[in-house]
Amino acid sequence: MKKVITYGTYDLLHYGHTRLLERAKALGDYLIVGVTSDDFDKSRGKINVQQSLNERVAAVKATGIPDEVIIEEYEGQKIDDIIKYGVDIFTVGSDWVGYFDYLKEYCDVVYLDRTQGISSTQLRGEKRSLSLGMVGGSPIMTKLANECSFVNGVNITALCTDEVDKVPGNLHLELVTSDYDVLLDHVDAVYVHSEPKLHYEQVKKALEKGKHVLCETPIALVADQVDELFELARENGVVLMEALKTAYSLAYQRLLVLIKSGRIGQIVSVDATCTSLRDIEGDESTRFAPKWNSICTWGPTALLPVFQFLGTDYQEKHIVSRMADDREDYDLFTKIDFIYDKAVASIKVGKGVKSEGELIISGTKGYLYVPAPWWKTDYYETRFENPANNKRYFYQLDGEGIRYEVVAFVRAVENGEALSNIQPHITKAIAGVMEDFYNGKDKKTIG
Ligand code: C2G
Repeated sequence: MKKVITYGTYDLLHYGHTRLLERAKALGDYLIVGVTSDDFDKSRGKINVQQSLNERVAAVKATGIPDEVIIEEYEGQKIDDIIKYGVDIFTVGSDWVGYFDYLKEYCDVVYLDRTQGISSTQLRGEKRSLSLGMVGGSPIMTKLANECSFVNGVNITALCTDEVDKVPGNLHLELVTSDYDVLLDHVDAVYVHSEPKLHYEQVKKALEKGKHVLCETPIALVADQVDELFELARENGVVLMEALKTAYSLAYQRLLVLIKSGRIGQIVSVDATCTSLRDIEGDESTRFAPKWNSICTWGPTALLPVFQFLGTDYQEKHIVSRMADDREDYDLFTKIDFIYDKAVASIKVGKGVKSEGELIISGTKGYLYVPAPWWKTDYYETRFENPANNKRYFYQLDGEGIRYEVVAFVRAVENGEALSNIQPHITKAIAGVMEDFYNGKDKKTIG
């Protein structure tokens, strides 16, 4: 039996793909198709694939042409597959001529003529790009603009800031304004990164005008306002998403499912620390504008693993804040302890105090340790009584998660459904902690 193998992304499966699969099949008796898990288009430097891996696999299977469909997950896998499956012929379209000649050492390599006049890129290009306006004046804007350049289907076109004269020229914007209404009229969606106490009103206004919103966490400082905003988004048929980049980092997503799978047993304690110093130019923390105190800058990030692992139904909490000497409402450092039915949690956040920014999740079988800075990590470990069972996990981290957050937002807008990694009840619980902090509930201040 002659075995043939071919690989591809198969995004928005079209006639060019099926013609190639048919001809590949005709080269032998048994066709294996490798669908690549990568959603990065190397030639265009963009995260570019519109469909998820599952959708692409399903579409390839639905053609009825392949005898077997596999997933291509790593570089060099083609060689492994050819040996493993005893492949006789590797084939791919003529756009790859010469590129796979190195496989001739293992099997025959055949380049088939590419079908003219159709491509995934062309199909994707038929969709209109989302015009995104940024709100707020902090240096995150340059970072966001840079990250958006990796994402297909979104263009940053406008900025609303009080400091119009400080906007870097290299942003290439169509509009820079200090008038929020003018900005809203110009764009399809906004990324809100103003000072936290303005978020609620700005988000509300954007949603009322039918604009999609990606808002830097916390999206409100009062829990009920979160419900109101999500409801408003639903009524107006637009997307509201909380921007919290850690939730989109690959390592964090993987540790979330690892822990939910019971690898370290039942969770008994979550300890998360996030700190940075105050007013440092070039601080890699994205939120160092002076109006962002410790609880707003770092609280949501530190609360994320607490609420995602233990839920939002805690019995008690205690907030202790060391206030700044020079500014009211500015906590230099805040520690919050939570008591749950069968677990406890503790977060420490500081902007103006430095500590070890680690995340430790303790369970009945072992613990998970994420070294500093855990909120943008590419690495973590599970540790057990017997060190021989310890395991290290490494992941790719591109753009601290921001890029993938923007991808999730653009896809949510395109698909008309929320695809956020942060569920609305978690967003609400985060806002609830902010509310209690500002109302002094369950709270002591020192200093
Ligand atoms: N193809 C074709 N005619 C087109 C478009 C694509 O014959 N008009 C072929 C490609 O040459 C490829 C297959 O269909 O053999 C899948 O195309 P893509 O989904 O664009 O995949 P590609 O990124 O080319 O993947 O490492 C090799 C890659 O996995 C090939």
